[in-house]
Amino acid sequence: MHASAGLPARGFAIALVAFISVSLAVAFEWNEQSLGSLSDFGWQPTVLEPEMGDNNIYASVSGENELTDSDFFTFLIPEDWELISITLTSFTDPNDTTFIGIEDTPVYFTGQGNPYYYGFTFMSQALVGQDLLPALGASNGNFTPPLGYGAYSFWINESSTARNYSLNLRFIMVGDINCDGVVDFADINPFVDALTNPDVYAAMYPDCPVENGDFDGDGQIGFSDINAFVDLMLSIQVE
Ligand SMILES: [Ca+2]
Ligand SMILES: [Ca+2]
Ligand SMILES: [Ca+2]
Ligand SMILES: [Ca+2]
Repeated sequence: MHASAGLPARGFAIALVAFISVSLAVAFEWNEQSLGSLSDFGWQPTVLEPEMGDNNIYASVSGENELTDSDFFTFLIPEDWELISITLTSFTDPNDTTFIGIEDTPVYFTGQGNPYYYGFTFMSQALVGQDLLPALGASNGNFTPPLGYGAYSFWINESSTARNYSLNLRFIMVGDINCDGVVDFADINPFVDALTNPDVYAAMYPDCPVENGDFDGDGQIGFSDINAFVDLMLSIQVE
């Protein structure tokens, strides 16, 4: 069974999940080597489309004259989704840091005096493997993670030599156990599967983030998550 170009991707994905139990979520994987450098312009950032779970950027920046390259990108966090982490997964310069800024607008206005200066921090080798989101939020006291619904833009800026960096952005939707983008009664059976047949659940929804059903934050969907899940199901308005 193969996807045909004419089918709406979303509907096709849902159909496939139903029939062959495979999650087709395609996260953004922006690799500059194949897709080109992220935009150099804050007023026209590269638009990324988050998918549930892990999304990745593999990129480089430089402040060297003829190689000047800064990176602007933006994305919309859909309603009821959360961005729970921005992990620096690699950074090649052992001796220097690189600026990363965030604004809560779809375009990025550079300059510290503007009212949209939402947060910033600096990437370094010492921070590889760490989540940058808490520092981005704490810098100007504007937020504590996770980030919720809305448009956000980012600026990676370097005034010195070229370096590579990569980021992992993890998006979740609490209660969406089958990762179809909706929290409803269709999530009950997958939740029961996750409890009683975790291998089956993992095979059915390999890209569905555990945080969607891990209400107590112990790293797995378990019996200690039942009460919170039931409360969530009971809160759903039946039309
Ligand atoms: Ca770049
Ligand atoms: Ca660029
Ligand atoms: Ca769901
Ligand atoms: Ca749990």
